[in-house]
Amino acid sequence: MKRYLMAGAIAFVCASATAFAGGMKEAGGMMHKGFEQLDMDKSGTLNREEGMAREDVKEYWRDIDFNMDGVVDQSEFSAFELEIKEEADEAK
Ligand SMILES: [Ca+2]
Repeated sequence: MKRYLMAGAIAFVCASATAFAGGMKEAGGMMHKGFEQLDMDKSGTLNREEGMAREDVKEYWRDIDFNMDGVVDQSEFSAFELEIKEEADEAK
């Protein structure tokens, strides 16, 4: 049973990455800037300055930058998006 849950989580992350690639992301009725929009110089990572453009990213920067290399890559960003989505679902 757990295996199916894991597969679902992976599918969700992939779907999120696709949504970012599309440039638009809608979560809980709120429009957030996606990874592609925050990545102003198209480097494939967000530096701190780019992250500051979004309020929740700014607030949780230290948590989002999981490996603490000073930049947030797509997988770190997706993990953060998944976490805030789960928290929003739990709050319902
Ligand atoms: Ca990082």
